[in-house]
Amino acid sequence: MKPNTNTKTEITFEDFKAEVLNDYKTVVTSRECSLLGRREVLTGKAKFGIFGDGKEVPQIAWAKAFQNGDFRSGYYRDQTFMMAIGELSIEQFFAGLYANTNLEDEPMSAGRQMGGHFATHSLDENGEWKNLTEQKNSSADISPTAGQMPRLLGLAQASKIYRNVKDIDATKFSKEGNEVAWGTIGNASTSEGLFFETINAAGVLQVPMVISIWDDEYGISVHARHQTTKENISEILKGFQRDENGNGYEILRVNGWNYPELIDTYQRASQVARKEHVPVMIHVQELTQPQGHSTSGSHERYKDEARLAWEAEYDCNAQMRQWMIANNIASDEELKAIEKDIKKAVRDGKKAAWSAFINPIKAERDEAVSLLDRVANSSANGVFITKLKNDLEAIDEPIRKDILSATRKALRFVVSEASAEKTELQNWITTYINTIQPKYSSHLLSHSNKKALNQTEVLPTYDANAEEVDGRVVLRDNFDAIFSNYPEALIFGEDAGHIGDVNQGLEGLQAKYGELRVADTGIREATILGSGIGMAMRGLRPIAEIQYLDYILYALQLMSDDLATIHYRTKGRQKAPLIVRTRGHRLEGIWHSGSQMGGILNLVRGIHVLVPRNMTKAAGFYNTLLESDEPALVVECLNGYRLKEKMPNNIGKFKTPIGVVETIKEGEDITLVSYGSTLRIVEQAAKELLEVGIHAEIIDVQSLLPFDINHDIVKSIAKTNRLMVIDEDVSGGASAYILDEILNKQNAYKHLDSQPKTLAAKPHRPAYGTDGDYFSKPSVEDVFEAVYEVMHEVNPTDFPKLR
Ligand SMILES: Cc1ncc(C[n+]2csc(CCOP(=O)(O)OP(=O)(O)O)c2C)c(N)n1
Ligand SMILES: [Mg+2]
Repeated sequence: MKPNTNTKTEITFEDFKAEVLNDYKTVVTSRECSLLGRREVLTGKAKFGIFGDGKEVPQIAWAKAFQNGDFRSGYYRDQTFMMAIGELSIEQFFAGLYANTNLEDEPMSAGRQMGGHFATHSLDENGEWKNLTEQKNSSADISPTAGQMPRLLGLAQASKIYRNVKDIDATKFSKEGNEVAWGTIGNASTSEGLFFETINAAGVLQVPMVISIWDDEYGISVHARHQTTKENISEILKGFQRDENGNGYEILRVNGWNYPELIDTYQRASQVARKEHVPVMIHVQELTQPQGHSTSGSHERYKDEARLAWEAEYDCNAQMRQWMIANNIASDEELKAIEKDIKKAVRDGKKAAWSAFINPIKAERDEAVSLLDRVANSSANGVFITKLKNDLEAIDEPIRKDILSATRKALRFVVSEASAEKTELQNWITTYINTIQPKYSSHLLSHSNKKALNQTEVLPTYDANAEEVDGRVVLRDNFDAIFSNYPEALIFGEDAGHIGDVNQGLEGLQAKYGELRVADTGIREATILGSGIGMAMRGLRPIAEIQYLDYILYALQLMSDDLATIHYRTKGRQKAPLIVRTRGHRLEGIWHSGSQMGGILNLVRGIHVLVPRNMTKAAGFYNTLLESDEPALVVECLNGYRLKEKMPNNIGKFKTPIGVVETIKEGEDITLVSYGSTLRIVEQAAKELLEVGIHAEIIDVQSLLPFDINHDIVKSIAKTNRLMVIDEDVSGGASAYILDEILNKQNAYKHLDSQPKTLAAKPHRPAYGTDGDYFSKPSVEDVFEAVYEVMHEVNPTDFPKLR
């Protein structure tokens, strides 16, 4: 017999077989998790389930092309991918379903997000960057469909910056910009504006982004004919294909059940994006939903029998199985044995996850039961407390709400008694809440050494003969210092590049720092914001410029859903220290008045909201923020760029503290609280009030979120005993927020001798023109009269009624 000289090929085929078998194990494991996951919801162990069944095989092909340093920005169907890259175990899958609050058990979000929302850890337990080039990365998912798209753009753009901008320390973030950002989106969600905006922007920017569209013809119950023109997203996007007429996309189509073709397609996509920095779109067609959309309903309601039969036949796992048998990779019997083993492994993993979830809670419950027992024995109301105890003890699968509800109710039965057991119960409840509450509420803001509140003030200093310049010059020179001090800092927005922004705060800086660091963008606020999020998640320090505050509403959804929640929703394992720069306040006209602060404040908890009254203060905020690692919105005063300010001699170094108010005029009669451009109105009114003998104290809030962390405003009110909040927003907006902070958090009501007042704008949007402004927002006369009225009530003799 001739010796086999062709061992290489044989080994390669064996390797190939092993790899395919391994892939098959992953898809079957994923499917079993989906099937069992659905049952866990239907039997009440979990609240809601949305799974990746029917999308398994393409994700295997994707995972093979995904390299260390790459990033994912996707949606809830991607569990198979996460398993294939080794970032989701069976136990972790179920821990997510149960909302296990322990980050070690549930690394995606520590139970804060529904299952199906995936993330990896970019930060260590101290909030410091890990080396992202040595791991596979997934940015944390959000639920609003297509909300993952703008962030995806930024994740891809970061590679372009790292490849082309020198001097950035990229050690932890990039190897010559070779990382690809991979996105996924459902076919129906491509109907969203965010999808189209992102697709266009990535085509313009030519960034290494690969977007996979998982096409199962449905979006919950709604068929493609109601979603997509021609029912075919890649068909209608054909014009984006790159060709001899210009740059664009590589658009690829593949059927989601065709394992070998999927592998080829993803390898090709990876190459094109990674090497050439050309965006790629992969339309993955003919996918299915074996269990329907989610646990909320069954798809038999809206799919006919023919469709259901087709889905059964073209189920990607079933097709892969047939292909393996047809190609002699495994026999039916071998596969059955594998499937049986996997069923058991998934069942075991589920049980282990359930124990890890429920046992600590049961231990907490047992502790509460034994305490309630002791309290009952020592109380005249023992019989009622015993009932609470018995009910708690009888719950098979208790949750923490059951435990606290029983113990807190029990405390009411002993409120008039004095016993060691009562004290013990009081202390136990307090300690329990203090221990458990952070599981649900921690990490809204940074926990690292760089957190914004750790930054201390550095005052601007001046030469004796300091020059008076337009405010925008202070800003411009400060941005110059920033770009020179921080190679990783960059700014981009509409008109931010070539002309140096509409108010010349970036004048000449593009010529100095290049088109990538001081960049013009299209008119696309949502993706300007998303670009910033993605780049900040990869270690850059982006400043996203939204031209006017009025147009931030286009970006506000993402500020609220994505940026504000990143740190919270990963329990501190991802961050995006993005600075959003905009200008607003006190202009004229329905869409040029920049007043909607209340709406913003209520939507972006998790982002600092800073409202500097002049450009020196604004520059100081930027300097503080670049030393910190938290996201912020800075609203510059649109009518302040041409006002004169003294030029500091420590440009780039002075820092405006965050959360600290400033008293800009002292007085004894009333405390006037305001911010931004309205302060100039208030200052003028205060001067005129002085002429009639009313001494107003004026406080500039400066930082709306966080608000007056030192509680300085209440100190002023303790002196004046009167308060008025003046705001150009509608009533119930920022002024209501400010009043709540002062009255409820600072307990200022104790010091008040007059009704606390707010003076805000009319409920309609501000009308155009100077008179439009005068009759829409508080004027100097309005402030004068409102304050005078308060003083008239106090002292009608000295301040007789004005009108
Ligand atoms: C902005 C937004 N609107 C509506 C929903 C509710 N919703 C969740 S999934 C979904 C359908 C998505 O369909 P598709 O994009 O095709 O993804 P599939 O579930 O089919 O994989 C809808 C309407 C949502 N999460 N976000
Ligand atoms: Mg769909």
